Amino acid sequence: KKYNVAILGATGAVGKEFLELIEERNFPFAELKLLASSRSAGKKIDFMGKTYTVEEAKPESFDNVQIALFAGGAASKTLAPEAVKRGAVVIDNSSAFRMDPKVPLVIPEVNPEAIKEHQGIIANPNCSTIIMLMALKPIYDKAKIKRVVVSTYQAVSGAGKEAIDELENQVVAHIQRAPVEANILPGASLPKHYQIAFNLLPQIDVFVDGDYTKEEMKMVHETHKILGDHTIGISPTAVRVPVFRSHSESINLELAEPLSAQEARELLSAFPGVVVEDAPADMVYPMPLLTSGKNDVAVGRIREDKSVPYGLNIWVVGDQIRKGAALNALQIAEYMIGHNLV
Ligand code: 11C
Repeated sequence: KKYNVAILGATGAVGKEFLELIEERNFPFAELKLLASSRSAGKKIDFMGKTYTVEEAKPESFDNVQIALFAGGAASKTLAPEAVKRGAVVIDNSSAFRMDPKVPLVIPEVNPEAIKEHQGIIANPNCSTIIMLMALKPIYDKAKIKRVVVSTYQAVSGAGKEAIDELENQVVAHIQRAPVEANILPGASLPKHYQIAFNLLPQIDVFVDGDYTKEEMKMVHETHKILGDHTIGISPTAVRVPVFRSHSESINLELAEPLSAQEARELLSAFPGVVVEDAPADMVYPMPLLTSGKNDVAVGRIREDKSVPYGLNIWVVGDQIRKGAALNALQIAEYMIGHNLV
């Protein structure tokens, strides 16, 4: 069976990744509609031997669509309910519906059972949450997790195409001894901007509760919802780094039960979508240049932390546009197809 598919945000980084993955995974589509804001409408996209014209997304765009893949952005909030009204299932990459109790928040390897409860919209978690939980789930199932201290090293592509251009332009300006301009990061709509080239920015998104950022609090709230466990203490620091693609995370865990580094390696190796790259003697560990364009989340630097009872340190790296966004959403769609849920 084949499905009529619409991609909202088809011209952005996540939209492009949707197209690549649809081809790569042989996703069973019949009709394909590429939708975007009026700014991008009219653009032509060549895909699998056909030229598509990007259409402006409107409520009627979802007539006769069965699967709507939303790349993320402000349009989700108004258009997702319109698509559902017209009979589509929406897999939404924005943060608009993630904490809505009626909306499942899903990583297919972690909590696929939640998909069955959907009422039309299924939310894709934030990229930093997905990459962290791919590594935490097998450890959590075996030894429970009491506390997580996580520091992220997030690539500029997480902040969009303009942020990628900004890093590149700043590097070139630096080499040419020209003035370095900063107009986008830490966030285009923020009152101040700082250089990202040769720098680190300890702010992703706006500050919210208790001087944590919104990105940090997403990691807390989304983890509690996905694991269905609000008792886990989570203390995040999210940092933007001058890397183009793939988010990295240094994660310190306090477990409820003992788990050796070797047991953790075995559990992680057996978990679908995770690869263990951990051979210190050979200098083997995950790095963002190596995971970019790949589907698996890589885990390395697995060490027992003797400073607390049942402590464990891990280093996790994943392509946030693939597993952190487009791939995860497409896997949700594939699960639904496989289980006759669409
Ligand atoms: C970043 N994690 O790297 C963000 C981008 O809630 O889906 C994705 C924001 C989200 O800046």
